[in-house]
Amino acid sequence: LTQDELKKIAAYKAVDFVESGMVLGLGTGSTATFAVDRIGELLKQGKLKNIIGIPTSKKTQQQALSLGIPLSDLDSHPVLDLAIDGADEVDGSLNLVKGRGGSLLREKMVESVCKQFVVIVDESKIVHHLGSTGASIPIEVIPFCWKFTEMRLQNLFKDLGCVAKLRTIGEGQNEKPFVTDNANYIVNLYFKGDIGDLNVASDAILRLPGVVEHGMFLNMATTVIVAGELGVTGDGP
Ligand code: DER
Repeated sequence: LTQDELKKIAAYKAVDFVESGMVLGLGTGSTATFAVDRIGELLKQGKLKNIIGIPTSKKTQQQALSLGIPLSDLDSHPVLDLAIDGADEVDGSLNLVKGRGGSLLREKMVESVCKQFVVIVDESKIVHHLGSTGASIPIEVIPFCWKFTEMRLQNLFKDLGCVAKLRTIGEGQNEKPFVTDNANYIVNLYFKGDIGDLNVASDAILRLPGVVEHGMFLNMATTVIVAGELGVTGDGP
């Protein structure tokens, strides 16, 4: 099975959790895209009714609009029944790294007010400790003096050999900062080893005034559905 096929299997299984009448957080990324497609399909077939979607990015908003999924926002729906979203990393305590697609702020705003948060991943996302693979932990920062914030982030974890680097798009002359849906920048943190206590790291990061939010989703996921060569794991609805 290809990675995309595994993502689709996990996504479709997560949509089994959706019931008519729910207010849903619609995730962002290649795995969540399959789930949003599936919700649109079931609405079209009349198998799901009275769904309201709260998108976690402009990209997902566009996808949902094209599928005819009725949309609203957190101002109108401050509590959601269920969110379905992907993740970049999942540890054994269901802590997540998210945001390598750049949508972590709206994802965390939406997914922090859901009664159920179902995470959908292929098996490549499972890790022992967040950040231990050396892949990025994204941090959303305001553009004002971002280099100052980047340096302070790096200093927070200097004894862990952490490197902080602004996320850019384009090459050479055309290289410029990646800009989020919220007109902010992303600083990526790269760790060499175990971050240690995730809550301590989270608090330290959020105390920096130029930081808006980070991509560690701690103690938020209620269910993780993992699709692997041996099948799909994750408790059903
Ligand atoms: O950027 C994000 O938060 C995405 O949800 C990411 O965590 C997972 O994206 P993927 O499903 O394309 O791997």
